[in-house]
Amino acid sequence: MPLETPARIVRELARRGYNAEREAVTLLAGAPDPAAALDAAVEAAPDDALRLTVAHVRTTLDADDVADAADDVADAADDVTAAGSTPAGPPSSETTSDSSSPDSTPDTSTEHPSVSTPASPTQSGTQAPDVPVETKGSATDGTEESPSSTDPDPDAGGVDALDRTVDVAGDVTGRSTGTGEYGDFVSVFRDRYEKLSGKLRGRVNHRPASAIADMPGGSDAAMIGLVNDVRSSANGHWIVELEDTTGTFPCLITKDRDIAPLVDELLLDECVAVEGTLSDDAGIVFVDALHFPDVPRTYKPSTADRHVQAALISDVHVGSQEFMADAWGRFADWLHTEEAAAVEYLLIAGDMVEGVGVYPDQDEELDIVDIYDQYDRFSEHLKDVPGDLEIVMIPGNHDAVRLAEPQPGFDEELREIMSAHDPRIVGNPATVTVEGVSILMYHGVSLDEVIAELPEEKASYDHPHRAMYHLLKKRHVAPKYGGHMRLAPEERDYLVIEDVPDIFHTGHVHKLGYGKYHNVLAVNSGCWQAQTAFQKSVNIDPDAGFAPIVDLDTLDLTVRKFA
Ligand code: D5M
Ligand code: FE
Ligand code: ZN
Repeated sequence: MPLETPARIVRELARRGYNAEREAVTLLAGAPDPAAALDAAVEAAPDDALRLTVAHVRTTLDADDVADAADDVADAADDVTAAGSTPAGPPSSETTSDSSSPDSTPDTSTEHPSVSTPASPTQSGTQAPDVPVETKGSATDGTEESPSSTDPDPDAGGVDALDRTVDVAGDVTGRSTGTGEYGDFVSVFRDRYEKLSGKLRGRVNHRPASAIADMPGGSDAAMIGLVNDVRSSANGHWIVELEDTTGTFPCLITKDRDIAPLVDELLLDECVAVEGTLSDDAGIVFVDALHFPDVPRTYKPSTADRHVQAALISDVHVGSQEFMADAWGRFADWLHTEEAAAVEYLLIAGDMVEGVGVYPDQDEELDIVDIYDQYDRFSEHLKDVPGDLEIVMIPGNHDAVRLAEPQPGFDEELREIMSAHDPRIVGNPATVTVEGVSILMYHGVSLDEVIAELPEEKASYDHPHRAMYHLLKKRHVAPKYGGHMRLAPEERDYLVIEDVPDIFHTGHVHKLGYGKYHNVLAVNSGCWQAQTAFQKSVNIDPDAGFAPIVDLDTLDLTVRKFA
């Protein structure tokens, strides 16, 4: 097989059972005869080597060849840029500016999450016209930040894989205890209450529901509880019923209060605190203040101490007729270029494959009908990306794991199928700490719920990151149980956002959106699946073929388009 691109070289190495350092692949690609060089390098590698290194390649190329190869590296990289990332047609700047620029609706309410305003997308002036469109500029809390350089640090390219660190927390994989019995639901909600009330306790002088009922009418009263019911009274006020471990208590939010618009944001089962005055008959609390567990406004995210980047993607949907293999190929080829030298991590937030029987009539649009064959093909596509990329993946609702959240990571059989690239497979959700930067990865099924329940300006498919802001504010990735969201009863609530992440990464809604909420970078990656018949019927216009790339040392985001 001709080995004219790094992607082909990686594929060939993977076929022979090797991962490879990116530099090794680049060297091979630059050799006068890549196929012969690959053969020789494989020959030279020790039998037990899993990863082909630069050293293996170098020993097989004599000194002259090495010099030649080094000269050719730049050319090879240029070729790949042209061949690998040129969109089929001219890049659509319209799609890019539409989809990667959250609007700048000013945040008027103090409680409302501030809406991010990234610098307006600029097309990189340093690129040839036929390379992917790039929008730069970090999303910020209302202020523009000048685009920072994303030029790869020349020193970063040769970083040993040992410098990399990936830690995982909050993953249910291997720890699921749920038996599906009623008692488990009691424990999961009790744990939710414990964890989230802990975040509110210092802010209000709260009393249990049972004690409030015994307080004299007219007393100051505060309570922390899970939202049990929200209904409107005959004259248009809101009655929010809160529940704690001792019982429930009704709280009245009058329609003309400044906090009344916050009632729109409430989801059943989320945890909030109220402060107010008990009515004369001690039957209801008149609410003056409503608090969410929230992220402190002063939150200071951690950053990596070297220039290194992560690509945040999701919703690959291999096996669907709409899977965009060409766009994926361009993305994979781009990852082999010098321009992508700092991209050392690839995080995939669920829906690797299209799955089977996920939605009615889905089978009519399947390209691959067998679920294992879908993972086989996905694994083949994964081999296109550089062998030395560190890959972390969580499952989504199309994947072959239980649908109820938290979802455990893939089982042994699926891990085996996807083993060529040795990805780090964790559950949904999970917090992955990469080079000191914590990234909460969650597939995002609850985003459908948040978007359906909240008013358009607070959360919509066109601004999925705003829906994510509300999850951060509620400190829970899927507050409302029921509807779209299936909750697996467990002893503890893995869906609580216990620690503030530096980055929150979701997918699922197939729309690209990003912004910062109290300094936390929220990124909803798009997808690699063109519009399906269902999506057409309901007017979902997916953002397909985009790869958001985050600088882990600055948390700046660059969106690249490959479709
Ligand atoms: O879902 C992608 C998006 O499309 C997500 O917002 C749900 C929505 N979707 C897609 N297909 C359906 C059907 N058949 N019913 C309801 N909602 C749907 P994903 O699960 O990633 O394909
Ligand atoms: Fe999806
Ligand atoms: Zn999904």
